Amino acid sequence: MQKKTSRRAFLQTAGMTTLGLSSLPILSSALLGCEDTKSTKKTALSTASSSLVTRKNIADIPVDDPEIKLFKDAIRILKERSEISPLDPMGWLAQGMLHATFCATSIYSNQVHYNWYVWPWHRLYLWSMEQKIQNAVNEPQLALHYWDWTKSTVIPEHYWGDETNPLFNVTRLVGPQDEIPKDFINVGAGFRASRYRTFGGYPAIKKRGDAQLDGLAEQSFHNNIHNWIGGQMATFTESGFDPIFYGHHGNCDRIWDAWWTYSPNNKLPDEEEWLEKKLYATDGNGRPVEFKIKELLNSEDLGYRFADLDLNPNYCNPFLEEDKPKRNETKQDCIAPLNLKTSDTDAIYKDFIDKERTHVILHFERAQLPYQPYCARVFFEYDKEGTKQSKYTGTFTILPILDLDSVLLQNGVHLQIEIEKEIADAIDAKKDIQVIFQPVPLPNRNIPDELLKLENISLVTHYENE
Ligand SMILES: [Cu+2]
Repeated sequence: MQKKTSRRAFLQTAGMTTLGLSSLPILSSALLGCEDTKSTKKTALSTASSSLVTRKNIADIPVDDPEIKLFKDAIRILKERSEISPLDPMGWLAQGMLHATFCATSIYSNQVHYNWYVWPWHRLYLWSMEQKIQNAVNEPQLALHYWDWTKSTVIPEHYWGDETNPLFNVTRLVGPQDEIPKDFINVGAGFRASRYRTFGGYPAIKKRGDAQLDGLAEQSFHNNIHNWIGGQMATFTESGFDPIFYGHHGNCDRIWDAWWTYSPNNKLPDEEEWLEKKLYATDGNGRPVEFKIKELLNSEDLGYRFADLDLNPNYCNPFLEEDKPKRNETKQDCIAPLNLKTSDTDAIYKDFIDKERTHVILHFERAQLPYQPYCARVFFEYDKEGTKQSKYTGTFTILPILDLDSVLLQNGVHLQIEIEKEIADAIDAKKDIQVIFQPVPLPNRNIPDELLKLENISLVTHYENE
């Protein structure tokens, strides 16, 4: 894939044609219709001249700014639509259900998690929401926001208060003062993965029983934060009902852009199976729309750009030794020996040294997952000159999917991990390595009593059926 170069404005007639968006006549007339009323409407946004909106970090906008007020008005209107008619396709419930349809489904061809469709589909889902809020308040310049949690490690005050704030959600298990643990928001391990499959996920399964491999971004910061927030956000079925979803995913969408825009080695898939894949959502009027992934790659084609793609560098660089989570034994620790075949060991070390390939796949077969979200810090433990070494390799959250968890159980779970030189050396030296999953206590909930059970943990450079 080419890096993005064009800065085309969305909904210009020529753009619509070249993008093959002619299936969206309703959308364009709705927006053009808004033009008439816009001149009489005085909002903070009405000075903007382009049809391109800028998504900003919500924490950078004062809570009492007219832009935030308008955003809240729009969400309130969507919620009111659903109160009047729960099935209103332009309402809040229908929008949240759209996420459930593609994210909590047992129809494999619809599932957009645990595979390489996760980022393009969620981009489309955010677009769908942005169209609806623009439509709700007749303001085509109204943008969604992102919550850059690498800079604001608490949930911004915009999302708190009580039921009178449409951005508030009562089910969250964290509070306004709770800070996300540093290791939950490490985006660097993902940035350093040049293969899209490692960062963004492997091809979707074709039939029941195939192994699913989601990418590092989904398994780590995306899932970690969903689950850390808790309540509806920690479920696939209901996360679309918490307004913070749009802030969190706004940032994930931005990180996806940053990953391939600014790292010359990072390439998007060039397989037709990915580029030509049709993804579905609804437009601002609740009408069904379909986009091919190749039409979703330039955010400006979808009418938005990001204020910036700058993340807090602390979370983009490898953790300093003193910042890495420490190994603390818990009674729920899950420990299993790493099974290393000589061929794998050689390949991993050779890739590490010759190709500077620092990412590998940790595969555990016939794992038994608790049927609830499971967040763990993963350590490799081995002996070095008589001293036990505990090497941190990452923090992951596994979110169970309805129906599909049994597939995961059969075929195991794959984690994409980044290893450092000392671990590569230990692998090369054929040391006995123990893999430890140390569950992380989260605010207002206990570590699941039900333990993760692991069988046969192995390490591979890439998935065998690739
Ligand atoms: Cu998500």
